[in-house]
Amino acid sequence: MPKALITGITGQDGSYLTELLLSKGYEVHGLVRWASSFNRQRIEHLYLDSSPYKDRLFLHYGDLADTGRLEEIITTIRPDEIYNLAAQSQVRVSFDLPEYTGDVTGLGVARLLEIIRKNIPAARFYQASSSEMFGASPPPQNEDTHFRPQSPYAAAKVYAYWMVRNYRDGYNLFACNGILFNHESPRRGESFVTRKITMGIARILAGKEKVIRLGNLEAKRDWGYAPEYVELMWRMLQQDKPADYVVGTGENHSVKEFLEEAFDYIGLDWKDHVAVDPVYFRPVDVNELLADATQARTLLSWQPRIKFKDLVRIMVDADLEKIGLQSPGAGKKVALEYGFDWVKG
Ligand code: NAP
Ligand code: G4F
Repeated sequence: MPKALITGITGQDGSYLTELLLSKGYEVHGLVRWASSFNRQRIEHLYLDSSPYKDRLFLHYGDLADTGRLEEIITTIRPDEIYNLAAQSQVRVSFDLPEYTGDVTGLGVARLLEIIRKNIPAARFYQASSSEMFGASPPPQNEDTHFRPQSPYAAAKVYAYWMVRNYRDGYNLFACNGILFNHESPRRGESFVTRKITMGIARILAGKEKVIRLGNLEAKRDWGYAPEYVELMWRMLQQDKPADYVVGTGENHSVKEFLEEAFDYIGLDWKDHVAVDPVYFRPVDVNELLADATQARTLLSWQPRIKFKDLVRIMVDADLEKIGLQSPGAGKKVALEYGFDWVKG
């Protein structure tokens, strides 16, 4: 039975990847941060007594800032594959916490690579790199595009990216960078713009809120569906050789277009329900990201199935249902047609 360690298992991607690996027969270990409030909602269904997977899922307290504990966990488990999804992943927050972001999102990767090099050099390593690294480089962006990071978060990810390249070239580790463009889902963190909008819509319809306060509406992102992207993380580690891959849909839209699509879906005009609040502006923002994922398409045989309109509808339906309202249902229908698990989002 292959063994995987997932850092960031409690996050959006960690939860979907855990489901995928358990369904493939892996023993899955997850690094969990200690928190005074419950932070395991996204994976709770997998370890309850009712879960068919509960005997193959193991959680370990740890932190990417704590080298000793990381070493203890890794040398005890000796995983075949390590997926590093943990990060301080909020770009806006990284401007407030530049040092912490550098420590966790950047140096955390150096810690993991050193532990692997010294103890389990045959293990395969996935690093959650980000399209934010391209920053000010004009679109479309692919594996050859220069990095021009526009935030402490992106700078930390660039450092981590190069550490992966270094350990691959210098020590022959099987280490890959998945350069993923924005990917969303009903499990997306509530402070990211897509989820903030779809939850805001649900609250407005439930009469709990009147407006959604947002920042830059002009920025364009290449938004895909997270459950599809975690499959690629796994595929990258199953190749004969390690490499870096850009992953995205090849289609981008502005925040304004996301608002239009989401509010149209429920028959309201977004302009009546959105206020621009400078508090959400960033000192510098990334204007436009658009993936050229030719390499992933050809080498990993991948095509995104869920595109923008369906993604928006899936997220709106899910948030309406979570708040106890009837959803229009078109998004839910698409998700089910493609075999995605609706009940758990
Ligand atoms: P997420 O939902 O924010 O999850 C981040 C995870 O990291 C959470 O499990 C969090 O734990 C954990 N974490 C944070 N600080 C930690 C620390 N010091 N030690 C250990 N764990 C820590 O992020 P995501 O959307 O799933 O993204 C997964 C990874 O892909 C991240 O590295 C992100 O930067 C990267 N990425 C994401 C996207 C995207 O569009 N989603 C695109 C490109 C790259 P808590 O639950 O306790 O907070
Ligand atoms: O949803 P966002 O916060 O995502 P962002 O900054 O693109 O970062 C996400 O994707 C990256 C991949 O490219 C990941 F690496 C990263 O971890 C994270 O998952 O913001 C998207 C856009 C930005 O231009 C932002 O300025 O939406 C704009 N925006 C406008 N109003 C807002 C808001 N973003 C947030 N979070 N909140 C707002 O109120």
